[in-house]
Amino acid sequence: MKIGLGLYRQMLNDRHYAFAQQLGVTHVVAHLEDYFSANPQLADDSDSSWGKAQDDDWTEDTFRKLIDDLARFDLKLAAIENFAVKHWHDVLLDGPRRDEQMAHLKRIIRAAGAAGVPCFGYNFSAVGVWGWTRGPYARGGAMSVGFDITRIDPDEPMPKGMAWNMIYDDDAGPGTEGPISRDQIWDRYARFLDEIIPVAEEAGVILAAHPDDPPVKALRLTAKLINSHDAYRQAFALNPSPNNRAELCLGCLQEMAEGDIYETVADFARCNRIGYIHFRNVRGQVPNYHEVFIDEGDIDMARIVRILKDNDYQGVLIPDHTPELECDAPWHAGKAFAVGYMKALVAQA
Ligand SMILES: [Mn+2]
Repeated sequence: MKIGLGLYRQMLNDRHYAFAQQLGVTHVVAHLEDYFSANPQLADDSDSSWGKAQDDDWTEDTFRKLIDDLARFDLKLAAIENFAVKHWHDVLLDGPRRDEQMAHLKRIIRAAGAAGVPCFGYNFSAVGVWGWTRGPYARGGAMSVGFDITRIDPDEPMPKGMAWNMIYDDDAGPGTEGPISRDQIWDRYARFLDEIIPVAEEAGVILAAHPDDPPVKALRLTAKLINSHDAYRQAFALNPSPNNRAELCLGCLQEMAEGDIYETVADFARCNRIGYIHFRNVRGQVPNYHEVFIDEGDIDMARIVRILKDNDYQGVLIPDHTPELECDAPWHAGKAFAVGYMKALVAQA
């Protein structure tokens, strides 16, 4: 079992690679989507050599550069996490550019394989991560996020030009996207897997599916896909290829209204269905939960690590969202706390 760190695009620079190396992690999961241009309040660092997203920067050359940059800090690339919304909004929404975008996704996966990227994480969700509220939900009033369905309008429609909680077309005009039924989203997902998994197999890349966050039935009139333990199993049943795996988010798994997280983690590890793991904790379940520090939630994290070890899980764990510690570098402090805790758990297992 190995421990890694997830880095956003704006953090793909020597300073953060040194930070990861100093924490003692061996792997990095890199985000190339430019979330912060759409959400500048989230950016705490803008000195990335990657800068703003370019149309053609998901190529074999750029993947190789990333791997080489990490190697200078004795770090390995564990995965790239998420496609950019511009790559696949019409795959999610079944829009007119769907086939063209699928062809581009396949080029990206082939380029990733050629460069030596072992795994690609994605979240097949039309609405994306939406509906949470920020608040002092973690220990000592640390700012975190939570979900309380009574505090939002779950049926607020998604504006036209939006998918995955990001605007992909500023000029989309008035109107809304959806609705999308459960059958429709599963049909779109099955088509996506049918087309992309053979390419991933050929390229030697594992595709790893993140569950829906929050894992409710539907939001913004669009049905959710992987919103239960059974739905996760169903996703693997759709395509039994060993390249079809989970970006296993322990937080989302625990938030799901039914299912035993320890059984599911044991099953997935035993069947080699785990691409990599988002290691985070949570208190409560849908329709009302809070994301909390790794050592104060409902999941017995030590038990999870023992289960993974017992089932010979050889992959990577990364901390996921962390509450913001009260200091000048809340992101870094939160990750450092989580990684230290994870290292101790793995050493003791
Ligand atoms: Mn996650």
